[in-house]
Amino acid sequence: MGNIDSYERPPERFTMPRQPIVAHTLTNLDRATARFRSEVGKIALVTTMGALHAGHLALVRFARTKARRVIVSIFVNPTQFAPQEDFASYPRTFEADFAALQALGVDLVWAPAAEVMYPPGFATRVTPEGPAVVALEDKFRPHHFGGVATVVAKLFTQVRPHIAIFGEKDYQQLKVVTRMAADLDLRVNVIGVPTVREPDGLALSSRNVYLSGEERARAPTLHRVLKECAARILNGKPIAAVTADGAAELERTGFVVDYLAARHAETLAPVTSPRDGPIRLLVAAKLGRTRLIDNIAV
Ligand code: PAJ
Repeated sequence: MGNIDSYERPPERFTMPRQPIVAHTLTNLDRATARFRSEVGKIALVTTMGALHAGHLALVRFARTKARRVIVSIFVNPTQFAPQEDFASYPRTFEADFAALQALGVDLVWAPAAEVMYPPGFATRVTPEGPAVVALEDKFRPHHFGGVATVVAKLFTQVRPHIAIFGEKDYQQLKVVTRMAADLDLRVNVIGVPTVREPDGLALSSRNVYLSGEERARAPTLHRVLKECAARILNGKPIAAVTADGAAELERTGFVVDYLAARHAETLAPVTSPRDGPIRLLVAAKLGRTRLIDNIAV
């Protein structure tokens, strides 16, 4: 009998990970999370807009090491895009995303429709301040962090995770969400994970697919210039001169620079010298029609 049993049910290491539950409605989400909450151990949430790449998957892997249950949300959030931005053309690849999440043993995929997230009559918005109003992304995308904070506050409330994993790739977003979760008593521990990069240094992004072959070849300059700027600041060069030189080099490479700035790594306030505290260098620049962002610690 034992033989027949082991023949029919292969050893654990040969079995595929179980299918994640997919919830599209709050009722189904609640059903699954109620069960997870009744268990011992933490629930982690990784929020995404889909089009998953190795950067997103690094967050999921990290979540797996910190929590018993891992929930990934996939929602392309209309309220964080301005009218002229790429909401309509943003890549949507649910089948491939689902397969990747299944392979990593994710427990639940939360994929609400726009009408579930924003039903008719929806009229409330979270307006973050502090790190959301420091003249970086907020200067060029004025309504962006309002949209991000609103949807992330809703996702935290819907899922009620113990921890939430965000990428340092979107460094200002990480600071805004961390502040928002604390200020609104959402009882979520927000944890940042380092940026995953291509071998040539380009930060992985769902928007990299927009780059032409020729733009893709120039794109790694963004990270190289950040590293050069960090090294020069550490060598005692004046910060204003370093960031001005870095921006000029990017413009020579064909970028249109929105900002290249040295900021306090926690508050994102401007800094003039390493004595002002830990420094983060942040950059946003357009290459053709594609807007890229990146940042590194000094
Ligand atoms: P999205 O751009 O899909 O990113 C989802 C998460 O993946 C974010 O925490 C982001 O910082 C992280 N991420 C993206 N590229 C990364 C990389 N190369 N390395 C490490 N982490 C990376 O950010 C959003 O979606 C949205 O604003 C969202 C928070 C989901 C709210 O709508």
